Amino acid sequence: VIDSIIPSESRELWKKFGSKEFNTVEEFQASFISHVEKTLARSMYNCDNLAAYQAASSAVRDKLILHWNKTQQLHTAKDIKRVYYFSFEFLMGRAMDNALINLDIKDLTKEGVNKLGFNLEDLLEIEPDAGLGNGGLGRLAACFVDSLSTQNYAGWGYGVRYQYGIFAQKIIDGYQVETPDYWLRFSNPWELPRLEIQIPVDYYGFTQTVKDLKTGKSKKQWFGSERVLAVAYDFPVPGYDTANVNNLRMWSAQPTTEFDFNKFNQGDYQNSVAEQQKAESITAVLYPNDNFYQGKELRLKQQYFWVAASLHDIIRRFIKTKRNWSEFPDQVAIQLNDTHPTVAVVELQRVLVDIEGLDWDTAWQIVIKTFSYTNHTVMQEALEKWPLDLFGNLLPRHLEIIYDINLKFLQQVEKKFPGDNDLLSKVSIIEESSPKNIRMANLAIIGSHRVNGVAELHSELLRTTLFKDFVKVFGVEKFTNVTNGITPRRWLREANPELSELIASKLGGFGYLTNLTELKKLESFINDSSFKKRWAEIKVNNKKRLSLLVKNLTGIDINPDSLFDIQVKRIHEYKRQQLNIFGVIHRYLQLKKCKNNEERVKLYTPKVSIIGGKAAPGYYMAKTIIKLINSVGDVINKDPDIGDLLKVVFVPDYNVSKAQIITSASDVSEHISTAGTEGSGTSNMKFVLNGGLIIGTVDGANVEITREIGEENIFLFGNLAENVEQLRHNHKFNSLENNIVPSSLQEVFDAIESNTFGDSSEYKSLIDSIKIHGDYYLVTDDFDSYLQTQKLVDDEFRNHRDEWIVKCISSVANMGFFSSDRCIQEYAENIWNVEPVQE
Ligand code: IMP
Ligand code: B1N
Repeated sequence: VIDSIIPSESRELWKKFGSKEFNTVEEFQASFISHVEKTLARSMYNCDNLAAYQAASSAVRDKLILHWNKTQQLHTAKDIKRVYYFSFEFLMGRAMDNALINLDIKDLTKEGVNKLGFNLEDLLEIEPDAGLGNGGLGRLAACFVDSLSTQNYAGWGYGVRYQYGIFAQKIIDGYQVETPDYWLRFSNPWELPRLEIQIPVDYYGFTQTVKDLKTGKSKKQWFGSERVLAVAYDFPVPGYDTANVNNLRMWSAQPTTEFDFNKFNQGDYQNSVAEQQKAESITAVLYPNDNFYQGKELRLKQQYFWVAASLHDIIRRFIKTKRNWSEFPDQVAIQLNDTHPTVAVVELQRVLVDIEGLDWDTAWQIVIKTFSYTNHTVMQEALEKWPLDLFGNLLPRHLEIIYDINLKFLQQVEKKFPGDNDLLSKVSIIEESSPKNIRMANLAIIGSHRVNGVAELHSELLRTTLFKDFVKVFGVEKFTNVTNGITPRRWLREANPELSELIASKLGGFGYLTNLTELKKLESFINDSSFKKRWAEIKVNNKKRLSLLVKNLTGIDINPDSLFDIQVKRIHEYKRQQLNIFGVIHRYLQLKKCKNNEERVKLYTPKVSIIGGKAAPGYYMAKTIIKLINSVGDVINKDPDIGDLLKVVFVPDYNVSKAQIITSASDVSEHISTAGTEGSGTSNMKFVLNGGLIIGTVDGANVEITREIGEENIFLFGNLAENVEQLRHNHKFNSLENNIVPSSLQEVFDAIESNTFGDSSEYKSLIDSIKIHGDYYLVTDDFDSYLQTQKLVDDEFRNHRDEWIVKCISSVANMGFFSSDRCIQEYAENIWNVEPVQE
């Protein structure tokens, strides 16, 4: 089909001179030098590490592009259904090392740059992280595109090309200070600008009823009053051990070239240009909130911008196939990553009805079959609810369509449950508050054929609490679970080269990286003492690697023989870093009570508490927690009585590339959210896969990790989700009179309040939130259980080291389930109805 439209003579020439990818060290070097000389206009005399990094990545990118072209041609020729993952965040981290690993050219490249006078590891360090996300949700999207490519799905990501990713965190006098992350400073060799793909996106304006010239019927039409252009930037996503390279298409906002001639003629040229420049602000910056909704108009502008451009692109691709509209859902599956892209539901309905002229019901069936929605959190403050006026002003036609969707939906509900007004008000898209809000989760559920949570416990909570009214309306089958996963390519092969090689040496190669359940075979080495010895050595090596990083970042010396206890994730009250630091303070106070060093050494396991993560810039309580951690560290790390028995480190500017060093270096990591609050968590999976144990609550994916690795291999503590409501209720009515604070925690508060860690007034609100404002996150209820379990950890690590290592190995052996490949298969089979494509 494709070939026949090109004359055979031309075709021969295209083939003859078609680009060839490098496959040897020499071919790589030729490409490298060509990029130094022609792309960068430099030479061997002025090629520094930055230039060498840029040349090497350009060479690798060329290879990716050739694979990309072939893949896209294959998918077009096979004419298969594609899936599109709509995510407001893609927390990709660095691209180069990952590309070298997935293309299996790391050794070749290393040798290639070496002989030209460069060290590959130094070049890799130059690359800035693509930090286009906040935390777990954005990183999940990044793991998913890796798995889509690796498993040969035709799956694209669609996102926003923010010019400023998540801010860089500096710690100054113990406080978080945010600085802008201008990650595109040296240009980005891993993206392909598609400047010719320019899609107009409109805002504001008004709607009008017009007569359709073809049908003679009247219909609604939207006339926007502000226009920007969405320009495509493509990020090739290479699969591992396959030539398949998918696309991550990221949109960037540009002014239109349509000029405001009125202003121009009035001689207001400067203002006219300034006005146009505002367009670029739409994709300037990522909102730095994790698990928190902030109803800012610019954010809604970003969402509609991205969604309108992506749908336009998808629809254009569909129209090229000359199919009937009813076949759209057979060609296209769109996954809504949280509610952030939910306006897509309305936009598709608008395009089908207002522009393509389909009747409402036909269009709506197409919409529902196309979309599915993933919920990531049950936390109230994270749920998106757009003020109706704000929404209707920016997107007037979309608001009308939402009203119509809602009306028809509520009529159905009324038919099925006559007179149940309570139910109607709960499932309505419109929240009848003042001012009124649009509930995006309700819209996403109504506009999708499947809704999933991200871990079994979370999906069950969705069915029984947050979405229970919708279960009544739609039946329970619509609400499923897909437990999260992580890509073992980045999170084992790349993050932990030594361990992944040890495993490969036992399992007969790296096949386990694409079939992670093969790890099960490690169980047969549990009694192999030389294997265990090597295992332990690797852990110490990784701890040394982290110690170096810590020294460089903070100046603090830590001893790799100590127990490394790590909690790295966004700072949030529900994730309970405060519980962690209170536990550290408690330990310090006990150490200080010892008579002498002999007693201290006898009673306590040397330990390093490592905490890292960013707080949303406007989240006061999270910032207070950071300050407390740093102040506690300042006191403890300097205390001559303590020495190596306890060190406290706050790792500044936690990001994906640091995570790759940190995750392989834990003995134990903390996943201690209040039961029922963490959707899944994915760092828990990363730590265990890298041979660390977990101290955690019965929450999120911890539950399934326990099921897979066995409860003898995890340190669980604390109250269960089913008791949380009652406990919170108790706090409301007890508070001051009945002292709810256990003496162990009161001791900690007393130390803080007597200025042991500097001016205690800084921590007043943190302590008050627990003592007098109801302790919403149940720190008091879980504190003693936490301390006891930490004791167990100490004892096991110190006195039963061999069993500890056995626990680690046997855990890794049973982590196969948590590959994002398994997730993607579940989505593909149960939700998207797509299959892998191969030549
Ligand atoms: P798009 O779907 O228009 O974005 O095209 C994506 C890629 O698919 C293109 O860059 C081509 O490599 C490939 N492609 C699109 N249309 C055709 C076609 O008709 N024949 C072969 N390849 C195509
Ligand atoms: O999504 C991750 C889960 O592993 C985490 O448990 C969950 O907390 C996280 C609004 C969010 N849920 N909701 C968000 C992020 C940004 C934002 O603006 C909400 N992030 C999660 C992956 O499933």
